[in-house]
Amino acid sequence: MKTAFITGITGQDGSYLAEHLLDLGYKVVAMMRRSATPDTSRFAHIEDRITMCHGDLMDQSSLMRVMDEFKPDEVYNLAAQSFVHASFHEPIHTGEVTGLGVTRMLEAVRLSAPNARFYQASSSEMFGDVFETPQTERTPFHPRSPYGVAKVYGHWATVNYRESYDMFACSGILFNHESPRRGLEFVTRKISDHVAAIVFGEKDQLALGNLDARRDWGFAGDYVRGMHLMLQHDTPDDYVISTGTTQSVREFCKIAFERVGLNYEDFVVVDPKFFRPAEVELLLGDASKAKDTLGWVPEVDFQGLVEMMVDADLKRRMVMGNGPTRGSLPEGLA
Ligand code: NAP
Ligand code: G4F
Repeated sequence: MKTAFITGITGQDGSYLAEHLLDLGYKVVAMMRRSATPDTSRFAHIEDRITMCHGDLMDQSSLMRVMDEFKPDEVYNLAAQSFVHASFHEPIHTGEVTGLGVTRMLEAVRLSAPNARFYQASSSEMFGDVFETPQTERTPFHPRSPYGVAKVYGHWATVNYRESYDMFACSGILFNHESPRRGLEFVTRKISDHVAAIVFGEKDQLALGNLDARRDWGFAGDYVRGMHLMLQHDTPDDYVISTGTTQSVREFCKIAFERVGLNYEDFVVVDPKFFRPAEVELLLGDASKAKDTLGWVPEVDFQGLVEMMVDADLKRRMVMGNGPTRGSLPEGLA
């Protein structure tokens, strides 16, 4: 039985990846950092099948210790300060965790589990002020936030360890991926949760920033399959994972509100506090390399993703016994 080691288990991707690897028959070891209020809700349904350990990307010794103890076959480094907006307020912390944290993980693997295959969670945010559209593995980077800058560092650290030490290290350049488990601070989940709150009379409006920003949004459950496939290939490499379609925040709102029979224009207001000092206006990925080399294809399309997220936030409220006060519930939920 192969052992996979995951950092970032409490996050969105960690929970989907752990599920996927357990389904494939892996022993899954997952690392959590110490917290005064630990939250295991995203993976509570599989927690008893996971071996948990403690460690922090800020603490080199903790990473060495867990690599030494578990000697995993595969390491998935998903942990990061991953919220772009927050990275403008905490640029040093973001650089420490999201950037230098990658080198700490690579060092721990190199010194304590040198045969492990390594996956780094890189990001389409690295393309930033895009040089070309669509973006591929060969598109130059121009990050637009401390988060994007830190991810560029992590990407090149991964490439450098592959070239310097012959490590099986892959960088997955993943475009935005969402799900009902997405953090409430990210725009897609903020929208789906507010739509449900508006239907149930808890809120009357949704305040957003830049409605014209465009993203290539996919489903997290599809994207974790790509991470695993990268580490099964004969040779380590870097891959874009994306849907090849792009939509605006406004289009996301339109479909989300339509799902409950409402018009987004009646509820969405623009609040400048949600604008960023520098914005990534357009992302659109070309995942041809992952499709041709790994056989990876996404299964959930944009409309399906929006509806999945809105329905999940509606259901969560229905379970609590509340009734809708506005709009209409989608067929199947009513
Ligand atoms: P997420 O939900 O924000 O999860 C981030 C995880 O990192 C959490 O488990 C968090 O733990 C952990 N973490 C933060 N600081 C840590 C530290 N110092 N030591 C150990 N763990 C720490 O992110 P996600 O959406 O699942 O994304 C997973 C990874 O993919 C991230 O690296 C992200 O930057 C990258 N990525 C995401 C997307 C996307 O669209 N989702 C796209 C491209 C790349 P706590 O619960 O303790 O905070
Ligand atoms: O949902 P977002 O915060 O995601 P963003 O900045 O694209 O970053 C996410 O995807 C990256 C991959 O490209 C990951 F690496 C990263 O970790 C994270 O998962 O914002 C999406 C867009 C932005 O253009 C933002 O300005 O939505 C715009 N937006 C408009 N109003 C808003 C809001 N974003 C948020 N979070 N909140 C708003 O009210």
